[in-house]
Amino acid sequence: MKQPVRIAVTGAAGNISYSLLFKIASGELLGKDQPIILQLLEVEDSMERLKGVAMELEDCAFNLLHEISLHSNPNTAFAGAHYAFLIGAKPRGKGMERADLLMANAKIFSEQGKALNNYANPDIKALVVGNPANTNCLILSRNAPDINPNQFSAMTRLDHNRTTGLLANKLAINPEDIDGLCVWGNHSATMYPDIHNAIAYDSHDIIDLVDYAWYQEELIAKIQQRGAEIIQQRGLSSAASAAQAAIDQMRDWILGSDDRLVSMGVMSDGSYGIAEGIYYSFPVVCRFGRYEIIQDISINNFGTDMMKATENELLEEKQLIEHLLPKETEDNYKKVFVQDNDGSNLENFYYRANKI
Ligand code: NAX
Repeated sequence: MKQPVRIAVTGAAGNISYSLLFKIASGELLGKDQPIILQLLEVEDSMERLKGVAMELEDCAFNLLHEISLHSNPNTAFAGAHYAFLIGAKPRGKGMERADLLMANAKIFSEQGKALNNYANPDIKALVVGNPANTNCLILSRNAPDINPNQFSAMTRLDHNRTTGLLANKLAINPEDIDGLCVWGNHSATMYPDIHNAIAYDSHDIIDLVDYAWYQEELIAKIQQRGAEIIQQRGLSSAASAAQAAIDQMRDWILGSDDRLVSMGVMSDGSYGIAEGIYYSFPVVCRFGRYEIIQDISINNFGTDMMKATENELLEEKQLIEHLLPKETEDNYKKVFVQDNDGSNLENFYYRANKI
């Protein structure tokens, strides 16, 4: 039997976690032979609710679930963690401006970044789900200067899965027969679902199979507004689909995406002319526990404008919280090239200069 791995989950008594935790414990993330320890974090007021969730996990008698610990302190919740799902965030209250929301979350993710830096396993992979996910991810990473920014990622897989699902439905084919689509930018209404390079059955260009006006005028807006539409229909925000996307993004990152192209919010290295220093959703392929931004996607004028608009939104978000970020900047990092295990691809990595 393998050694158990430690998985930290924040917002563990919330809706998404109520689906996610059971998937993790049943082996959907790391396979049926990987025992796990769950380290669950909640705010003080939700600890009783969290105990109820832990009791239910126990009642499932999952073979792989070796231990569950409950925390209201991020330092202990992240201690020794190999993987972290950061789901807990401050929701947007009535009359709350975007800047107020960013500020409230900056406080949470600054504290949690420091805790990850000081107590998590140095090889941690952390996925930020709580909104505004991309900028929360930036705050987290900047507060964890000893951890490579490539070990943090913001969740845009739900948007990727939504695009795949809606396209598959339109074309009446299986989602697994679609590859090559991606979602660019921010997990917000400015995101850009791009199907220009998508193919069906390894050979057919999807852009030729659908009506271009339907794609531009209907599909893009539908994906951008899908979260709001679900709230309208269900009275609650997406939870099970978000949990599935969190599993998909983290599993592919850890175990590989089988050469399939997936979307991940990752630290921009300047690819496609996107400003460095923001977490932007790019098309990636995952191998050997790492992601690689795919470079040869062709972009038309429409795409360039869409990508710029969502980049600008992220830069504005960054500007709003910039004064709260530690002064640690890229100058403290040295860009180094690291070769993939198979010796083929060169990737950009930032490491703190004093760690090299
Ligand atoms: P819930 O409100 O059901 O649960 C959130 C939980 O987080 C609550 O139990 C709360 O007590 C806890 N929490 C708040 N602050 C915390 C802190 N500082 N430390 C630990 N726990 C804390 O929300 P849920 O539906 O689970 O959604 C969670 C987050 O995911 C929200 O920010 C939501 O906007 C975001 N989403 C992100 C998506 C994405 O694709 N990136 C899609 C789904 C979802 O909308």
